[in-house]
Amino acid sequence: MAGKANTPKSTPQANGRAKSNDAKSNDLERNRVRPQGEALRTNQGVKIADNQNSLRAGPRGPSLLEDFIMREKITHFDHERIPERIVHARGSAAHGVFKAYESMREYTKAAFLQDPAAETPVYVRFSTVQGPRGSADTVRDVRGFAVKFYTQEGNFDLVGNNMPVFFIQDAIKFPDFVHAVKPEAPNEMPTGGSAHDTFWDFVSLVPESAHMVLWTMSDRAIPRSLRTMEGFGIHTFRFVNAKGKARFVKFHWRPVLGSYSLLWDEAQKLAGKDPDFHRRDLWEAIERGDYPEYELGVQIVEEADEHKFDFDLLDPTKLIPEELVPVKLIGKMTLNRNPDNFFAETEQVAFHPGHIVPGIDFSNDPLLQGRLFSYTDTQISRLGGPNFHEIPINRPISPFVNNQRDAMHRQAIHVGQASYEPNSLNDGWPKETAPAAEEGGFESYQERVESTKIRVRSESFADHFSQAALFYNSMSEPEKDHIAAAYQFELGKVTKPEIRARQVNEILANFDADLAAKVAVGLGLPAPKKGTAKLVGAKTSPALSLLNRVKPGIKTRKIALLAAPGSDGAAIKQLQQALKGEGATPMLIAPTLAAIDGIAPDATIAGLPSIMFDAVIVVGGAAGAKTLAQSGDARHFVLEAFKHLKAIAALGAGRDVLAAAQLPAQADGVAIGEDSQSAEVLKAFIETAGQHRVWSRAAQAESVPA
Ligand code: HDE
Repeated sequence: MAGKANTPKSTPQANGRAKSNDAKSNDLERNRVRPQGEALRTNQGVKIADNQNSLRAGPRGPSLLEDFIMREKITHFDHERIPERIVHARGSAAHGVFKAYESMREYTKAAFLQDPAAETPVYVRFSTVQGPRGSADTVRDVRGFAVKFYTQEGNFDLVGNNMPVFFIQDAIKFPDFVHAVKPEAPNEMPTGGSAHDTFWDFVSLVPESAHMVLWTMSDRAIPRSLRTMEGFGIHTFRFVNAKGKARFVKFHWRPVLGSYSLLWDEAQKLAGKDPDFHRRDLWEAIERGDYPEYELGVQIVEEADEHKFDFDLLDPTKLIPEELVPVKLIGKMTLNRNPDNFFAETEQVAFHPGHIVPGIDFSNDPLLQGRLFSYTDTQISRLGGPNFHEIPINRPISPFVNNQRDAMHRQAIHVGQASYEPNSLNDGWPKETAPAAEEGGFESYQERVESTKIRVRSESFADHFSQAALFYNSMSEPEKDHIAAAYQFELGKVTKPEIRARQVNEILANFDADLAAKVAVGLGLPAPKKGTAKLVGAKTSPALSLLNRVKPGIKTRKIALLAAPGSDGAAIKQLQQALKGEGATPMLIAPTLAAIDGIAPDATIAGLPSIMFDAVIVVGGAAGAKTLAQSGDARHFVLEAFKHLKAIAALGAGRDVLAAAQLPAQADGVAIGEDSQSAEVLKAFIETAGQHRVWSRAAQAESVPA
């Protein structure tokens, strides 16, 4: 038989995947299909003798319809795709565990928050919002941060974003907002971004979007990695304890490594050079055993304090400044296992803000209320019917027995006559459970509601600019500069002058005159008049600045060791060891993959340009440095790192490479030493790299081309 393929060989289990440490993993085990040692068969179980040739009438004759093997294979292939998510289509996910720090009994009866010794399995999906499944990771966009806790009492989904507020206040506006931000109808452009007419047309007409649009123009919209990104539940929820006492709660996720962002130039270049930049970073970190960790934080507000703020707790365009209500860290989530199969897990996972457990309840936030409808509805068309809860990744680890029956893709085989309640034929089973804490039946919080049925926005939702001002005022100077540049960039892409002017004069001018003026200059617009909006409440919240989220140290940072044949091999080994000792990931980067003093480079300069690293060391050794100094690519590598305010060290002859790139002889965050193995230079470098960026170099970097 011609063209027989080899039987696939089994691949060794990589680091992060070997772990099978949670109840969900055991649950998934039942559905894992492993090809090792298996014969190739049809879906009906028939062994296949030839997977290379279709059945035909003679070696050169027509194919035969009779070929049930080919028909089955092609038919299945024809239906391999399902609709992608209408928003948040591009995502990456990981398994992990959550552990509470202490019992939260005083505030909530939720079982998974009672016992600090208990581990709750989780599945977390991060996403962008605007682009399709195949779009780039590093676009300017909000990121989804959706966590499914598989608790003993059922699934709890915290379906949040990486920004604590949202664009609109009422669910009825969501389709309008999404239509405006998505690629435009006539030409399906742009992919993955908001720099286009329809988005800015909408948001310039909808002042309630001002605060969130400002967040998306900030560095929060271009995170350095998913591992260092904050998350927020956004809406106000409720915690309810066993005595039935309720309090308002806002949820936060805080990455243990701190939070960092890309620069816009990096983000744009990465979108082309590695559209999977975030996905790869997450995957590789977990495979390496550098498990991403996030602390769960809560802001708790007594019901009696509901009206003590300058804003409405039910308004999803507002955050509670941490300085008013501190964030209490109540547990930690560790992502410790990559998925086995992207489609089965990441694509089919179905989150829903309405998946809650006893001890957690909703508020009347009108955006949240609308979401409670949307998420089941969308899964019915995306996952092909109402049985999506039976897909392994969505199945609770608790039992889920009820009288719902049939429908597309039913997996369960229900035994017995009675599929109704009450019944006597099955002794009344399955039965309701009392809401008492030890019984665990879900009971909605009994909130008193007495009002007129009415379509109206509460007056308490009317202030759209105070918190935009609060956010802007809380930014450091570099963050403010980036925000102004982002508005200029985005509005610069808008083709209709009246839309640009409206955003500047009617939105920006209402919360910050300086920002409005700066953006106006960039757009060639006359200076805007001062806005008329009255600004109230806190003026600044230092916790909002990303620069206050830096955690020193270089743990998991990616550091390029730039070298070439002739570079100092002993120095390379010493650097690799020292950086690994600090928990960083050093990578040897060279013009080609030819070994340097017996050490194999990890990648070429072309394969992993400097935008993929957090910091760069140019290795010593005269011959290697000479090669690098003569290489345009190597010079570009260090120029870009300089431009992007990264820590740089040049050891021994390595400094000739900086000189060849015409970098200034003296600059902040550039450590230079005579000796190829200078411990002093390395120490200075590590300290600078631990700060993530050298902001004080910004002015010098401006004139450097890259
Ligand atoms: Fe979503 N959203 N959303 N959303 N959302 C979806 O559900 C929707 C909103 C968020 O990784 C969809 O399964 C409405 C706020 C995340 O799978 C859909 C409204 C926040 C994800 C949907 C909102 C989010 C989604 C699309 C206004 C932050 C991805 C596919 C009332 C708190 C979850 C799907 C994942 C996904 C509807 C507003 C976060 C269509 C109607 C606010 C992280 O159901």
